Amino acid sequence: MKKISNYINGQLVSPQSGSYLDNYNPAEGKVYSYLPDSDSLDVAEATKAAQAAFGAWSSTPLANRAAVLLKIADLIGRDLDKLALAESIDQGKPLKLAKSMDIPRASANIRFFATAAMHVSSESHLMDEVAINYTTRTPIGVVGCISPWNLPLYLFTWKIAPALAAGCTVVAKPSELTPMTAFLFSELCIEAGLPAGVLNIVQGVGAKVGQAIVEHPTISAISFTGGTVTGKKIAATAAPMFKKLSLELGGKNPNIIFADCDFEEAISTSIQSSFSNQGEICLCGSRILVERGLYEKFLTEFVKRTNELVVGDPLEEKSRLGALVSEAHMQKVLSYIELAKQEGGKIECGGSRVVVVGRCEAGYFVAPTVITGLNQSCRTNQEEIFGPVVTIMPFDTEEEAIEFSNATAYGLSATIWTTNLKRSHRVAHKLKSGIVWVNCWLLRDLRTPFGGMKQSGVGREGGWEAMKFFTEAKNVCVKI
Ligand code: TXE
Repeated sequence: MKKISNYINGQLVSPQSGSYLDNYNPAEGKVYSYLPDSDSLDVAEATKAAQAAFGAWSSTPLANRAAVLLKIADLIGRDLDKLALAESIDQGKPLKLAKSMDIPRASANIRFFATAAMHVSSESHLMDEVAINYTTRTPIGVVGCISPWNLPLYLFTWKIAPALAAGCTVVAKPSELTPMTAFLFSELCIEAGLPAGVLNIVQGVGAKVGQAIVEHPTISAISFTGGTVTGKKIAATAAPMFKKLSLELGGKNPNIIFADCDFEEAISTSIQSSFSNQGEICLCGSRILVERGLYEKFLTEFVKRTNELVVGDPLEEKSRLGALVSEAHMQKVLSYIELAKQEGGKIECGGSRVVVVGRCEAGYFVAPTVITGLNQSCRTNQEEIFGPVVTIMPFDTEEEAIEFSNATAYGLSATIWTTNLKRSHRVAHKLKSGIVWVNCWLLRDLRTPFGGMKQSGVGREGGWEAMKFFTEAKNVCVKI
């Protein structure tokens, strides 16, 4: 079975410990490859390489930096099928989703930031004919990028692209649950001629490799996407070291359906926003709030369409839901369904593990599940489940919809379905979330800031915000 490598100082290398971890194919519930069980020694080597490469990389002309990044973006496009298959096998998502979303977006992430870096402006301010102030932004140095398992190459490139484009050098760690596409990506970096040490990828578990990155004194900034619990641990380590932090954490996103919505649009998009990637997207709308006059009609049609979704072999064209990423995560999701029952919820459909006959019968599959009869303050409606599980509840007034929506510790995204223009703006401005979609979902211009409020995160990624995060500003004031 394949043993993947770390990517340090331009080379594919084994972990210094010589030990490896099992890498599972969640659709089959079996080990299919091994990843390095790296530790702080590997992180030290990677950081040394990144530091050695920083001078040359940060002074490389922008167009030259962009050229090698654009080459990597092209190679991702060339190897789309291979990368999509690797992503589907590693994470359990349907192959067609990896082909249509994850991998094309990974290429787009790199292409976007490679070109953005060449068009960034900075500010100057003339002070009453007395002095002129100008601001420079320079790359901060060696940075750490730690990414999660739900959109492996998509979120991995979403972090490292702005860092590299800004002139930083990077020590990156993908999730130990989905290491494969990051490994294949490192091969493409070598093929594209990315200079040694500019990007270093250290595979392994968070408590060892991730922690070592966060606490390494040479690493000046940490960009993290993952769970809120882990985000707290990282902040506790990084804050006393005065490191810059970008934390993209969880969500418990409301999907508000007003009675005057375009019903077909609202229902079909809500199926997507509920169950895409098995509900393993931080932006999924897991709490559906429906205006009472529409509630019964919406619930009946939503349950009907949920029951029509095919849970199956991720490699088969007809499958809309694949496997959850690990046995532990499947058990976590199933435990929340049990909790919902204890809290008085009614399981309208789904609610259990699915056995997929054939090669996947040992895989980690859960039926798309709809739960009603709960109030907004119960744990099922307060905590991130991160699986194919949504709750649906009615509301009577616009004020109640807003109150329910804002009634969790999270504030990542929200969706509003209404044909009333004034109401869409009015409600959007009262929702405590970093992203609000009106009559759409997961549509976004990469130039916009991305991130959540409250416990959904700190800082913003995307667009110039992401470039700014990886640079430090200096203001020079010259008397004239
Ligand atoms: O993420 P973790 P997990 C949520 C979702 C999920 C929960 C836990 O609710 O159920 O988080 O998922 C690395 N220092 N999201 O456990 O642990 C780890 O190796 C440094 C939402 O898989 O947060 C991995 O690379 N790094 C989220 C990364 O952190 C550490 C997407 C994320 O792992 C570390 C994923 C440490 N001490 C999960 N411990 C989103 N917002 O999309 C772990 N890591």
